[in-house]
Amino acid sequence: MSIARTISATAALPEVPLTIEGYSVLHQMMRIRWPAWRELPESKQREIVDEASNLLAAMEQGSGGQSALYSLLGHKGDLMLVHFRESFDALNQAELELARTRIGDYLEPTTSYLSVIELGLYESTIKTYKSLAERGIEPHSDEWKQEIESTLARQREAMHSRLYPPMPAHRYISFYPMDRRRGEDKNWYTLPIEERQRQMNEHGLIGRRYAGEVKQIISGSIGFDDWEWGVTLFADDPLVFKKLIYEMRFDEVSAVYALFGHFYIGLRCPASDLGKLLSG
Ligand code: 76R
Repeated sequence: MSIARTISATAALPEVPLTIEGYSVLHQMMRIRWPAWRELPESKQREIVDEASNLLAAMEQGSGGQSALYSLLGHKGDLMLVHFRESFDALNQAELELARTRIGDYLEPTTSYLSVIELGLYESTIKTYKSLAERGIEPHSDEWKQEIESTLARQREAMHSRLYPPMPAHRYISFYPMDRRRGEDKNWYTLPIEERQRQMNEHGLIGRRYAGEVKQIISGSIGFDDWEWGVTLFADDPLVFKKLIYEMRFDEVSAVYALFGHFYIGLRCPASDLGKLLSG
């Protein structure tokens, strides 16, 4: 193939990386209405805790996606619930079920975050786009769409356990939403796809060094919530969050293109400990 043909095939690569999606995710941050809670007689508190911890215990074990409760540090809320579910409908059900229990009267949402677990496939996207271009298959033609769909289907199968993970059991959680910069000067979305792939590859190499210490779940929220991604990190030592995120700040894709929302740090509270959390 001539060089000119290769260049024009490359120049025609579509810009959007392929993604595969798994569980729908809802983070719910809540404040406890302590004054109202304290007014309740102990026996009433116990009934309410039993009802809530039964529901939460069932959600922790869910076969179609699990939930977990965290006690939040600081003023941004007292509790954070994280729900993984197979659809938005199932998330909606989880949210309603909780709201309908009596403990719902003592919880006030402070914020929430809706997203879906996402794996960005920069590497296989570029391979697939290039091979289709070399075969002269027009982007977005029926044949192209079919080939893309079969790449996606293969990846969904290979990555199934990462798209539908069990809730990690670690003691600490760090959640924050983020964007890629779309400034006048530095704009992630105007970089050529191959440059974005190079930077994401470097990002992944740094991340992988922390593989044994931190579990990361990236969820996409473009079109669903106020930021573009949710980052949920799980670890047994909270210092690991600081070290990993600090190290990533020096990586090009974070140093130049990452913008962050609020950070929420919590401690896992199993359903069986809910009574301790609320009543000491
Ligand atoms: O998932 C993979 O292993 C493939 C490589 C990979 C992708 C595609 C990866 C690896 N991430 C990917 C995508 Mn990540 N990640 C963050 C943050 O604090 C910051 O500076 C940024 C917040 C952390 C801490 C982190 C950790 N990652 C993404 C995306 C989507 C961007 C896109 O598609 O354009 C975002 C926003 C993002 C942000 N990343 C890893 C980690 C870690 C620890 C890894 C290695 C995981 C492992 O291999 O086990």
